[in-house]
Amino acid sequence: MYTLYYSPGACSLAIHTLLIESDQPFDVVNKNDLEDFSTITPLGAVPVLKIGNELIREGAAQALYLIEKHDLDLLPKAGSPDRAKALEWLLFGNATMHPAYSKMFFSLRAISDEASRHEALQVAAGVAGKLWALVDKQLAKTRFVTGDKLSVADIMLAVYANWGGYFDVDIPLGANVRRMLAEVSAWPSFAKALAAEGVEYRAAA
Ligand SMILES: N[C@@H](CCC(=O)N[C@@H](CS)C(=O)NCC(=O)O)C(=O)O
Repeated sequence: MYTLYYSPGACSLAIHTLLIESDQPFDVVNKNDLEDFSTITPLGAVPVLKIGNELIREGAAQALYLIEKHDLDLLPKAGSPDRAKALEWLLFGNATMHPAYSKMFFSLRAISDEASRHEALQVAAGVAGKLWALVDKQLAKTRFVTGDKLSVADIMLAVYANWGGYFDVDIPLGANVRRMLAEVSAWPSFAKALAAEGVEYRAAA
């Protein structure tokens, strides 16, 4: 039995999707419903996945664990060069694209002067836009970032893309990116996770 600590639409949505896909029993706890989330994690960040008595705190670790444990068809064969490429995309999402958005959320929270906040958001949006251009270039060649098959990297990227709506700056997404986002957001496990969290998917429009 798993327990996922999440926040609606946050990066925990990718783990929620994988739990649904794994067809295993799990509970979800919205961190906003807890009096003191710091008792679960001193970092204060979702996702946290409880596996038995163990709390696992990094989304990429949780994703890789669930894929391996339940043999989910969301990464190429272990040990293959295709797997290395897919892991590169997974970490591009988790460790490069996600932080670009984290800077924007930080700017929203930390900069009270409106003009300075807007300036910081524009700079960060420019960085995110350049990263999405790389994704678009790949998707001009392949249906999903790692080839013809959906992978966990596409799921993570689709989660981050939907955060653009939080900011009053433009983060351009290319036509190939939007095509991939439309496919991922309609994928049954992703759509079920969105519905369970009460989140509307707008990034593919
Ligand atoms: N490296 C962490 C990042 C987690 C993270 O930044 N989570 C965000 C939501 S997407 C969060 O909970 N932020 C709230 C906070 O840091 O206070 C992971 O990939 O799991």
